[in-house]
Amino acid sequence: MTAGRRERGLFEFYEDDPERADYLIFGRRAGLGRRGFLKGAGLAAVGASLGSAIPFSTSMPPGLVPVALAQSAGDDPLQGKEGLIVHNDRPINAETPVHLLDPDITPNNRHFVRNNGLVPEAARQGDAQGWKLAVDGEVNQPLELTLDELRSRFTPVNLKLQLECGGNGRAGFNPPARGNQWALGAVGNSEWTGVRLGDVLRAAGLKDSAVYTAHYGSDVHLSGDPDKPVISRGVPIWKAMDPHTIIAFAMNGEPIPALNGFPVRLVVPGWPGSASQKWLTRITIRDQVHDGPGMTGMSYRVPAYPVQPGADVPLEDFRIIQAMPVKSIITYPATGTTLPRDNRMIEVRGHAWAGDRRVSQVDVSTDYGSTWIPAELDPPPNPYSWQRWRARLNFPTRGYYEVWARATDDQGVMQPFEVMWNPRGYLNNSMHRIALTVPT
Ligand SMILES: Nc1nc2c(c(=O)[nH]1)N[C@H]1C(S)=C(S)[C@@H](COP(=O)(O)O)O[C@H]1N2
Ligand SMILES: [Mo]
Repeated sequence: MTAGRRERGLFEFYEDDPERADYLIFGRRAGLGRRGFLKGAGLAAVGASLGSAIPFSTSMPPGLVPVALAQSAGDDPLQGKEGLIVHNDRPINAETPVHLLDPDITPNNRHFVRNNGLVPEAARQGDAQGWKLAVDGEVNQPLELTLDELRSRFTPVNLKLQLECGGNGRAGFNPPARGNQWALGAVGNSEWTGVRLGDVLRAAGLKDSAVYTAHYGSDVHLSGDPDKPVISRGVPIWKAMDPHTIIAFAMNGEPIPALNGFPVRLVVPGWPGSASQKWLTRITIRDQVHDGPGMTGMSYRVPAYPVQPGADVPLEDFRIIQAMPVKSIITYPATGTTLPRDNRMIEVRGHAWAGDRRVSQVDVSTDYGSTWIPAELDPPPNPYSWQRWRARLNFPTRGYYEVWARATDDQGVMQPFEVMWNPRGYLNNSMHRIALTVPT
């Protein structure tokens, strides 16, 4: 969107001044009631950009961003992603509706996108030519690897790994927390191909002073300042050395989509997605906990003790989030489904995952948690993959039902009904509930 003074996103633009946004985008005079004025050339222009006429244009509320338009702003910012819910267009943030997460493997065009800055131009062009990875800092032998070297010098691995944004579920907090209002779909489970980060660090030779990693990528800060890292997070060396922490160059057997980090990214499964640096170009080993953008203040940090909703918590009482908590989603049927008249027995199913742990049990309830029915739970195909669960449920009489799901990890920790509030709205693993109607 180039309609503002500086380049801005459609969403930011509409939030600040919907009338002016309408005017600049649709070429209508500001201050003249919105869609009522959207006729003639203006309506034709919007219709043209949407690809069809808008029969109920007079009913469109002021400031409404037509979804189709939001999804086609600029030159297809969603780059082939399908069916995602767009939370922002600059930077691009989009989540997967939970029923589209039903397959065991999340396809590339359905994997959520969480960007803090702008996708690097080379990634947009699908150009990996000049790509290099530097490994430096507290190592004996700093490395600079081309993509070919990365592929040929280290043993390739193929792993199904779940990746969840630390703020997934933020929409459920009250008082609301600033940031993308993710519902449940800022999570995915794809099959990643790459090499173990631990193998690369061993090749560089970690010094005894090595404590933490620092990740850098080539995305561009929203300010346009080329020297400002967009986000730079890291993990303790023990997590970096875990054989499931990988430097990935393929996603579901294809090059990683531009929006998800082409050509190379980290996948640090089980930890907040922010640790999985996209468009990875440098890993610096530090002799202290990393303090790059995204490591300090309230970013990816939560109070060390339970706080009252809305409380002001002193910054020194925040702790860095490590593993994500146990969680499950119901991916079938979609919430709001009315069951067929002739069948009151249906399979309800979904996935469950538990940060660094395994899920040991999933239970479902159709009576608001009064009683629980154990679901069938598959083992993960490999550690850090989400696990499939399913349950056959019977709905005896007509009416409105809710299905609740709750997972328990191998340490006995169970999803709560309501999660503890925290200032930035992280770690919401409260039980997923769906609505079902049984007809007469
Ligand atoms: N370089 C870079 N890496 C990044 C980000 C980013 O903005 N820039 N966002 C992080 C966050 S907050 C998340 S949740 C994941 C999301 O990965 P995805 O967009 O592939 O789903 O990428 C992480 N890696
Ligand atoms: Mo995130």
